[in-house]
Amino acid sequence: MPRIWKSTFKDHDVTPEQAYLNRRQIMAGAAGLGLGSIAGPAFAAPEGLEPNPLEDITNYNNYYEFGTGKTDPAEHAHALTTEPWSVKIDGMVDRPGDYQFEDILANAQIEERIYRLRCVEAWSMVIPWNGFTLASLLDRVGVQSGARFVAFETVTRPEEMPGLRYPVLDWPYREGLRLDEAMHPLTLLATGIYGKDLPNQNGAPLRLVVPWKYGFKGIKSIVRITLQEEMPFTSWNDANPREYGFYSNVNPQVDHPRWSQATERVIGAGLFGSRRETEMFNGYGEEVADLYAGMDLQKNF
Ligand SMILES: Nc1nc2c(c(=O)[nH]1)N[C@H]1C(S)=C(S)[C@@H](COP(=O)(O)O)O[C@H]1N2
Ligand SMILES: [Mo]
Repeated sequence: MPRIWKSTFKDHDVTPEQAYLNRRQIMAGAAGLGLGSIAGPAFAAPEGLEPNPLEDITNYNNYYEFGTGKTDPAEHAHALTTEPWSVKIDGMVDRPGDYQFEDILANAQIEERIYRLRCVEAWSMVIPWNGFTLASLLDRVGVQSGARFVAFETVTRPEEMPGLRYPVLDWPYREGLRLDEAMHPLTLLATGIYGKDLPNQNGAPLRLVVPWKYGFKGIKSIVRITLQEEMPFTSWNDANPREYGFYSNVNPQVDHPRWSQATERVIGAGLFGSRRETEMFNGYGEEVADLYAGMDLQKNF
């Protein structure tokens, strides 16, 4: 059942995955020939990024509210009701309120961003997101001068989310960013994948994507965004502060206490997968390293 706000996405709206891939290659070729680009992302993705097929992206997920197995979200997330949907934006903002998702989308500039997603569990894939910058939404609501952090919260629906029965995390799933990270032009609120509405297992209708951080920072199905002065509570940091830092920038030199972060398993690459070397800031260092100038990244992991 298509959602009414789908019409606000004009370009890849009804493009089948294969045609989309072909067109991307054509576009890349056109750009290479100096023929100009067609509404490409504001920031180039690391070289040579080929998106994973939709099957990988929608069948190998972490969404613990639906279970901790990689296929649990694909199996159970269809039960999540995503309309109507509203996002409470509160705290230190000029225009707090309950914003209807349709209204957020009607005012958004939807872009395509092909980003690598690097899970803290040392696997990765490449996802072609559609979405808009978090900065554009924060600008719209007006961030007040005392705000230093942004806190996010996922919906909690015990009747739709079987994983909530288990105290794996202190629900609701919560995440946070420093304000400058939140305002960075790479930081996206995703509403789609491959030009279609975001599948529920990927965090419909609205989820955060911060490509230089471990995947768990990318909180799904957001219902609340709060601007505040203090560093927010985050569910994974609360569960195990030694293993999951507040920053959680992708860093091949800082190992997880239980495994190396130097390499990652590429999902879908051949029968047994393949490995690649993990890049500092997941390959986005040129854009984001400045945010952490002077910080000890071993300590502030
Ligand atoms: N609410 C919520 N958001 C979440 C998670 C979760 O369990 N619950 N898992 C995180 C983790 S660990 C990862 S790696 C990414 C996975 O996103 P994907 O399934 O769209 O690839 O979502 C993140 N966002
Ligand atoms: Mo993850």
